[in-house]
Amino acid sequence: MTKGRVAAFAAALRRAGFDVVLPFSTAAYEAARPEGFDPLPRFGRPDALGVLVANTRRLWPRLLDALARDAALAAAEHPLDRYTEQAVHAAAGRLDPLRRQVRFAHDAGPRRVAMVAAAVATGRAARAPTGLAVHDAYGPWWALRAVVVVDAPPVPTVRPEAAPPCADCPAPCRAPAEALAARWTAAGAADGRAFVRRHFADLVAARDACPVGRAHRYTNDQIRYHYLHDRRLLVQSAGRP
Ligand code: B12
Ligand code: SF4
Repeated sequence: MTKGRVAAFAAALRRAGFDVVLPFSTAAYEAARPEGFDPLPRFGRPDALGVLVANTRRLWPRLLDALARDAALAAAEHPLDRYTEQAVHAAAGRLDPLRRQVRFAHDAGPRRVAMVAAAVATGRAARAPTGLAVHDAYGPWWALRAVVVVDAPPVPTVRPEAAPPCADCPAPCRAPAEALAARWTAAGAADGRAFVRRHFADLVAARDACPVGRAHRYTNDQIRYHYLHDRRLLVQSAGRP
């Protein structure tokens, strides 16, 4: 049964620290898909089951633990991306014998997925003025790691009783987001990563402006790693020399 297999897949991911696993319809993604991104596969179906794999701050201790145990992982150029690939592929075995395709958020090639659009398609998140996906419980404090498309019909999207985030909000994030967007435009065809390093504090402040999910804010080390991608910090946090 598809439902049982997806539940086993989600349970395996949770054990690895990917604690937000949400179904969506590939047709709903299609409606939100921005230009420049290819459609998701559908296995010849009019609509297929997509599963968004994401994490909150709970991933961090699991990642550090894995790095402490696995020297090859700690030596990888992008340890978090490598850890994600290993965990998602291992968990996807629980979907057997269903056919599936896995897409990672860090894949910049032709198979790249607009992850914010996938998050919106789950019905549990809104696209915020900051451009980020804001979850109804975790706010902006979650990261979107992968999408798995399964050769099965989509399950109905579960909508919580609460109104979607951003709907009735006075948007304290808007002013800092607009100030950053103006800087981004002024910077022209800037190197995105250099922009993030330069405006690190202001980008974090725009995220901090959101009242939703504040209890789920990342730790300062986790924030620094996500914005600055300094693998030395990650390896030191894991207690490696
Ligand atoms: C490219 C990219 C960037 C580029 C954007 C460059 C550009 N030309 O627009 C740069 C390097 C600047 C960037 C920065 C950040 N990103 Co980014 N990024 C992506 C990536 C790989 C693709 C996004 C994309 O092009 N979408 C298509 C366009 C059409 O989408 P969009 O909704 O119109 O706008 C996006 C960007 O244009 C950008 N953007 C929109 N307005 C503004 C304004 C400013 C000031 C900046 C800097 C960026 C920005 O933010 C949107 C989301 O990235 C995704 C992963 C993925 N595969 O989706 C992660 C992703 C969207 N980013 C993410 C994050 C967290 C960030 C940062 C907060 C921290 C970080 N890790 O660097 C910063 C700040 C972003 C912000 N809005 O505050 C997360 C969002 C999680 C969430 N909860 O929504 C994602 C999903 C990665 C992940 N693994 O979780 N990012
Ligand atoms: S501050 Fe309000 S509008 Fe901005 S992301 Fe949070 S809920 Fe959405």
